[in-house]
Amino acid sequence: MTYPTFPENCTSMLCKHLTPELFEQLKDKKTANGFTLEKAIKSGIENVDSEIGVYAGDEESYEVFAELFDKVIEEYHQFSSTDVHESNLKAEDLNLRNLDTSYILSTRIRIGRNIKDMPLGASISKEQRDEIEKDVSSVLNGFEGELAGAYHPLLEMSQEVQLQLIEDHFLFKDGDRFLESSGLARHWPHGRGIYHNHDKTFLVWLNEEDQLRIISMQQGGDVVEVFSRLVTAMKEIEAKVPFAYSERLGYISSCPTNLGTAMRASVHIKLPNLANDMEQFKAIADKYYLQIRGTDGEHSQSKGGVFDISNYRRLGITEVEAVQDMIDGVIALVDAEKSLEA
Ligand code: ADP
Ligand code: DAR
Repeated sequence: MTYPTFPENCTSMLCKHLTPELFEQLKDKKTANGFTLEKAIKSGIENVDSEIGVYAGDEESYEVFAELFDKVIEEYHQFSSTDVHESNLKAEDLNLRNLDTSYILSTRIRIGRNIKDMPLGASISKEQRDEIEKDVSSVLNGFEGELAGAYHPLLEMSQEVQLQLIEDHFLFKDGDRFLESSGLARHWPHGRGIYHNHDKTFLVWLNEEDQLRIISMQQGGDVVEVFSRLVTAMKEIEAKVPFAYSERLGYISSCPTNLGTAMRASVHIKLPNLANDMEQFKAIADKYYLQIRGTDGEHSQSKGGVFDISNYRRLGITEVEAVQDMIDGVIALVDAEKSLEA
């Protein structure tokens, strides 16, 4: 492989940090699973509009290609190579302050998880992925009480049901070009599916970007209830399914943006006045480490002044701090919206 030619307007962290010198240093390295630099950066080369541009193929990728991944991790999470990741799952430590939930349409908190001692999605075999689907769905189908529900493989799902679940914000989309370039969508839709309880307030995606995405969500702004349900589910699953975890990087994920807590706490919030003042909107988002997404999630546009607002950082902060980032940021956004209303 020769050094990739990045377009002049490339703004991804890959373009920024993969210098010709670093490329020469890493290009012939590979992990025990055979994952190479070429595979790690393929998505960022094929999608020049990538924000990040690199994916790991296994936990070892973060060590073998540390000189590249650590630069991305430090810039994205403001997390240095000497920092240590810590966890806090105590809902009572959340401070709602004067959060006005009247602007919040719905609340969703998700975590990513991958199976210990298994390759990540970009380099896993079909057999291994099918084994994960079989084993994890069997654990989930045994849940009782509020978490009780059923697993639905994509292979057995009608197009109509699949599209409705996507439209209702419960299921991941098909055909994500970043996942396709990275190898994360190989053998699609085999091994992929969604578990959800009867009320669709607890859901688990299997084998999309990460091997599990564990989700708690509901209408309205009861952040504490959503967080508490997620923590209960996380502990019940982890009691039966071992997750990939490292002292330095926390929970291991395919994309370096999802390391650590791998938690994205989001609200769908209607801010029609701020929508017309994106400069102020983005200034507040930057100040409170917020990520602004559209109404249909990543790479989508806002519709009707409804935005998906979430914490940006996921590593080097605890789960409580990730949710607190979102709460504090939403309070600031609502204050600004009220000022513009006046
Ligand atoms: P992630 O990768 O964190 O799962 P995405 O941006 O891919 O998130 O969004 C996945 C789905 O979840 C999308 O349909 C999105 O609209 C939906 N979603 C995200 N946050 C919320 C929320 N607070 N309320 C309702 N739906 C949400
Ligand atoms: N689309 C890839 C990943 C960015 C972070 N989002 C994830 N992991 N879903 C990019 O480099 O833009």
